[in-house]
This record gives sequence, structure tokens and C-alpha cells, in this order.
Amino acid sequence: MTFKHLNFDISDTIGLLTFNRPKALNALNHELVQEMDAVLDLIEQDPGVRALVLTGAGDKAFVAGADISEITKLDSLGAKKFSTLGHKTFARLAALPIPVIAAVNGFALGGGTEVALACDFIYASEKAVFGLPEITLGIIPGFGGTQRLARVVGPNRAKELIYTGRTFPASDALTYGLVNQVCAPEALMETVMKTAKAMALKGRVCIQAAKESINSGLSTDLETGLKIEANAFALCLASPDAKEGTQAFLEKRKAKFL
Ligand code: CO8
Repeated sequence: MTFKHLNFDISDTIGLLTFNRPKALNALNHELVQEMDAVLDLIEQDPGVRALVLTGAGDKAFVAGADISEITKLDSLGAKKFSTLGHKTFARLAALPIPVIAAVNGFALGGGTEVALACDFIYASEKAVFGLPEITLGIIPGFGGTQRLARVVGPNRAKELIYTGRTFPASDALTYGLVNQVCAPEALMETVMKTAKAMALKGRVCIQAAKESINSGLSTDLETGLKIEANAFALCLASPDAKEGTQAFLEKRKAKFL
């Protein structure tokens, strides 16, 4: 399947989604978000995809935000519709039953930081620049930033960043806990792919169970979260993954998961 504003390839069980509007620094327009939805359909239908990586085309940007020239043409209802489209698509991305890694290679501003936040975690190039600068445009984050940033870096840091709209380098993003690892630009994709491949070799049931437990637990109280974990643990133990993993340990060999 070919797309106008993004590329999607699958290689050795890893899906690679590349935002591809380099002339607009890969800004998210309606069509691009709809194309993301179509990619998610493909991934959901293909059990052979065991991890997904998101990055940006060109050497300058991951995603420089929602397309500002498109936003300016929207009335309030249109803005709500676009925001809701983004919420739905990013929620689908966040709920994929496989690891999803953002490889942030340059500017990740506004919607760019927001799409990265919907991934499981972020690796960034030393050249990456993050921020939710919407306040400087007289708007606020509308693709989940007010919610996901606060959950990742805490409400106080999120308020500081959103009220000032200031942009910040990957090194600060690492300090804030927004980014897991900062790499030299030329090493970013290799490092991300290595991590993705290591995860792709783990048991599918375990990865999904761990992800659902963490994600569901984050939006509930500890007691309920622990119940979710116990149920997920029981599911894993009854799966072929647990049989293979424990058997491999006893036989002193490397586990080979389905
Ligand atoms: N939208 C549209 N076009 C963009 C965007 C964008 N977000 N960012 C950059 N571009 C375009 C520029 O207009 C320029 O196009 P052209 O060559 O035709 O003039 C081209 O990309 C290159 O950009 P610059 O010349 O500005 O490159 P610089 O290196 O000088 O600057 C920056 C790079 C700092 C990244 C700068 O481009 C910039 O500040 N971009 C805007 C960043 C921003 O404010 N992002 C937030 C957008 S709002 C948002 O994301 C809201 C999300 C929620 C929406 C909810 C639904 C309504």
C-alpha cells in the first residue's frame, strides 16, 4: 500500500512508519492522520509485525506539529473534529499490542511531541528539539499533550512547559523523563532497531499483557491495577510463552517464542 504523506515498510518483523512531508517538516495534516489510521489497520491485521518504529523523513524534523496552514482554516467545530481525529488515531497507536518506539530525529513540536508521547517510549537524536509551543500560537495542545505530557513528566513540569511554550533539547527531555535514551544522530535508527528487534523476539502474549497492565494501571488506582496485573499474569502463565520460557530455562537453552 502506498501513501502520500508517509512511508510504511515491514522488515524482519519490524514496522517502520516514516512521516514524509519534509518540505513542511513532516507537519500533520488531516490526510496524514488518516493515513496513519490506515497503517494501524494494516498492523492490526498482520500478526507478523512484532514492533513498530516511528520516525521523520529528512534530517531536520520528526514532526513539527499539526499543519498550521490547515489549522488556520478551521472553525471551532472543524478544530474539534481534527482534535478528535488525532485523539482517536493516537489512542489506537498507544493501544497497539506490540512495542511502539518513537525515533525522534529532529524537531518534535506540538503534535510532534504529542505523537511521540502516544508511543511506548522515545529514543532521540542529540539534534532533537521537543516542545508544546501551541501557547505562542494562541492555542493549546490538542492531540493529547495536556494529558499525556502530565502523566509522563508530572503535572508541574507539564504546566511549566505548556504555559511557556518553550522548546527544549533532547538532553533536557532526558532529564525530564520524556526520553529514554539520547543517541548520536547517525546511531539513532540502529539503536532503536536493535531495541525493537530484542522486543520482537519476546513472547507476543507477554508483551501484550505487560503493555495492557501498565497502560490500564496508569488510569486507575493501585488496588485495581494490581488486580489487572494478577489477571494478566495468570493469562501469561497459561500461554505457550510461559511453557517455552520456563522449559528453556530448565534445559539451559535460549527460549524461542512463537
Ligand atoms: N505546519 C505547517 N508548516 C510548517 C510547520 C507546521 N507546524 N512547521 C514548519 N512548517 C513549514 C514552514 O512553513 C516552512 O515552509 P516554507 O518553506 O513553505 O515556508 C518549512 O516548513 C520549513 O520551516 P521553517 O522555514 O520555519 O524552518 P526553520 O528551520 O526556520 O524553523 C521550526 C523550524 C522552528 C520547527 C519552525 O518551522 C516552527 O516553529 N514550526 C512550527 C512549530 C509549531 O509551532 N508547532 C506546533 C503547531 S500547532 C500543533 O501542533 C497543535 C496540535 C494539536 C492540533 C489539534 C487540532 C486542531
